Amino acid sequence: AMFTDDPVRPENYRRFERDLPQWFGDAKLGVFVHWGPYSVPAWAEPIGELGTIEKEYWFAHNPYAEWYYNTIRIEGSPAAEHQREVYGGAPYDDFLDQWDPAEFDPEEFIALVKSTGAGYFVPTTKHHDGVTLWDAPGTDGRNTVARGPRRDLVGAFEKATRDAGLRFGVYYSGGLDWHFSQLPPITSDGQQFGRPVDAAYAEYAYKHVDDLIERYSPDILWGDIEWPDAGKPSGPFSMENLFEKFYATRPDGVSNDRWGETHWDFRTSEYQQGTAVEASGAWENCRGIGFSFGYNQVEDETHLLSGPEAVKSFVDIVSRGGNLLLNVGLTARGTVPDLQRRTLEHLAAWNAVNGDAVFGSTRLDSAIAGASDEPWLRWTRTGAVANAFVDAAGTVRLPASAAVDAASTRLADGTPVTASRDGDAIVVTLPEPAVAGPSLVRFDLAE
Ligand code: FUL
Repeated sequence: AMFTDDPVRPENYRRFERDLPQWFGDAKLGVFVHWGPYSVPAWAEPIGELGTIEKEYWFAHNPYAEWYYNTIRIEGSPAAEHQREVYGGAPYDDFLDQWDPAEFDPEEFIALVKSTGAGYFVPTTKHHDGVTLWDAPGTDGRNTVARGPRRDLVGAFEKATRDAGLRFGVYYSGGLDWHFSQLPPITSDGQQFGRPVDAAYAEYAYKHVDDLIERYSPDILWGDIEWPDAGKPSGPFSMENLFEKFYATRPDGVSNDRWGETHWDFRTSEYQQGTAVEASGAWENCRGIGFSFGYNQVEDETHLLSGPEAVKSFVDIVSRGGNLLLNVGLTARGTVPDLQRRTLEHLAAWNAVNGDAVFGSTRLDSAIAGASDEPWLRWTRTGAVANAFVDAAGTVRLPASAAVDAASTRLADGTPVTASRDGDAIVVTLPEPAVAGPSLVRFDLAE
């Protein structure tokens, strides 16, 4: 959940003791998509990254464009003003009908996803606005098959993802559904979120996730903001039952930690929030390329990660043992906005050169060599090789124990580089990198 603290598993929850499937830890990179009626107005205030903004200020100025339906209901918010001015205060659901993804080409899009080196892809199947991207049971026509796109978008994503040989995950907002229960807008974090807690909602959400498992057989269940209280901890509409079915369908499937205080295979952090989970175990950090998950047309390049910044963020996460789930906010037309495409293409180009030292790597024991920020230096390990990623030019000193063999210094493509040991460091002169971003230098590790 967004602002809740670390979930704790109560005693009465059923445990699914299992090892993390290898593929997830090896994948390192996933691509997320947030796409919905909110992609039509595509409007939010780009105030900054989650975890850096005062929570009191956050909701009325929410930088998450996918929260538009909530933000416009907060009286006096700039989004409410925008909605009045541009759309005459029209109802939110008009955006569902106006959503026309005429330029959406799932194969072309997933080819871009794959080019980044990502091993998995996760689209939103229902965000907090409650609109489902497939004809989910009980939605009474409020879905993308009956209205707007008139298409099973989850199915289109799933087919293209499988055809490309990538793993497929589903994001589902179990905790919040602003349509099913008409609750007041969320204005602060202190009110414990107005979440629907009734039995009818638990059954409704249960049937959705059950249907997602049955139809699309996902590799990842990516829940958000909890599971309906009436479906906890056990009983007919519990996550326990769904996990049972999920792992029977996908023995090597994985689940995130946002389904309530129950089972998870990996923990999550979001932008700069919840980073305490990164200390141990399997974890994934998610973020948009800018400050929003849903496409926000207000953002310009000052708000987005540049290609080299995205590379550094990715390498930093991998060096600390995590995965990055990097989000694309598609336009209502179904295209990737230019600035986001630029970042993804840069990440793809950098990974094409350096990815062997990232994908499938493990953390390097910091007793062998540790990270630093001056110069910016991160390490990974692949077998008996230590990989240093250095964002600097010219001659640099890389602190490294004697286990790191200076005589074996080479570039990504194996070209030897002259380097020498100087006490606790290796001194190396870096050539211009082929693709902007950190340079990769590799060393053999002594037994
Ligand atoms: C959060 C949501 O509230 C955001 O809108 C987004 O979906 C993010 C991945 O999770 O908790």
